[in-house]
Amino acid sequence: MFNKILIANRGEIALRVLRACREMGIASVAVHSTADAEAMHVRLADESVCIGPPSARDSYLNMPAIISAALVTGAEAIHPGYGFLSENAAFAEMVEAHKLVFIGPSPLHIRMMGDKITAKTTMAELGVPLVPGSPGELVSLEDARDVAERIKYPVLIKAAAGGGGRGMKVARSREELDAAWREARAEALAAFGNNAVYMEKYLDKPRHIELQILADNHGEVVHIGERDCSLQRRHQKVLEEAGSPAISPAQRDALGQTATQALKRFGYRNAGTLEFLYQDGQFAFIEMNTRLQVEHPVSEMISGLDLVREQIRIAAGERLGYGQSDIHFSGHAIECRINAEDPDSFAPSPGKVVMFHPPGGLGVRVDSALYAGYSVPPYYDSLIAKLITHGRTRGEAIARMRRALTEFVVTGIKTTIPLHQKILENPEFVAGDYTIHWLERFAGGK
Ligand code: MV4
Repeated sequence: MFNKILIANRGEIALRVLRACREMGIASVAVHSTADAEAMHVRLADESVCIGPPSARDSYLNMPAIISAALVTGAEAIHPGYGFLSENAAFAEMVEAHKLVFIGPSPLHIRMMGDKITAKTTMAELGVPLVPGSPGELVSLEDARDVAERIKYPVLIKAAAGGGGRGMKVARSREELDAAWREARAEALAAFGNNAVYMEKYLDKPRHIELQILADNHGEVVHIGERDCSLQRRHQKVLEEAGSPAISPAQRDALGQTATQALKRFGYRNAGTLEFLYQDGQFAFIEMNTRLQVEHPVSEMISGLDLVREQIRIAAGERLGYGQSDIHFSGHAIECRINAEDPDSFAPSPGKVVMFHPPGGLGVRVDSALYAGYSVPPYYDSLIAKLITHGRTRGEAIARMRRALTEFVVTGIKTTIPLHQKILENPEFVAGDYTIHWLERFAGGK
């Protein structure tokens, strides 16, 4: 096992990794920008290194500075958290080139899944169901027309380098295809420096359901159940739950078996998530995330597993030591992402936190790096806390979430707590009756 790990991140996820390290008897090194000198992850780490000015490009994305920090402190491994360098294959390669361990999958697997076309063709070969679409890249407008005639309108053109919805255009008819093709390619080029696009049948009312995977270096692959992440606004997740209110244990088992077999043959290691759209009783793979995700706590709550601890053990070469039949799901978990934002306009609301009183009690978990007197800097993501509740049933998890949201006090900045209170009172949400479009209508998309 490692003696010391560098955490290449900030905020609540840096604390999350730090906590796993401390429980495992592993020393931690925090890195921080000059804007984060007073941040909680710096205070709680065993050591810290300042890696640059506030701008993420010059600090949390500064690969040489982070590698140097690991080398000078004698860290043996680097945990990237989520965002920043977590899905950067070149960074994972650089880490390995310096005889350090990247706590995540191999650079090859990161690179392959980063290209959405390669991800889809790979998963299709491994027997994972896809949305009907082009077999690979669309090579011309004529090619796009042919595929669209075959799979029928409406269709969606997506960027190969995409994700997060950028460079994505719907065409509802042949007349709309020309514009969709040109706009998708232009947007993809501007956003990613790569104009490769592909086509899928447009699903009009899907749910976004993703499956959590763990894989060790010895061929064991297990799934930790699904998360329903359909409640998003502008491609930002707002509330997630495990399991999905829409699928049965038998569907979970079947999807899990397909996915774990595929990743075993792929030779994948560490944590990963397969993203699916679910509509009319069918799952269709769209993308894979090769990192630990923001919403991993809901999977932890229903499985009892510490996913960060498992990531570290896997990276150190240990065996999982259990199989699928040893994983048991219990109850239901919900996560509310609380952002420093105006709950109506969603405008960022950085600034000084005056009061901070997180809720507690049975079945309540708060992952946050906030404290009273802390100033939320304007340079980074607006996530300030994840409030997670667990109950024996979904109803119990909802009741605890409502109660916990009422207790939660954050003053000095605006937060999205009132938005979550509104969602938790809505009869359609309570019935589990929602798709990826539900929140845009509920909270306003623009
Ligand atoms: C889709 C889709 C409908 N049909 N693909 C948006 C981001 C990207 N990761 C996948 N996205 C979508 N792909 C087909 N074939 C609708 C979306 C989509 C979406 C997906 C998940 C969660 C929220 C969403 C909001 C709008 C569109």
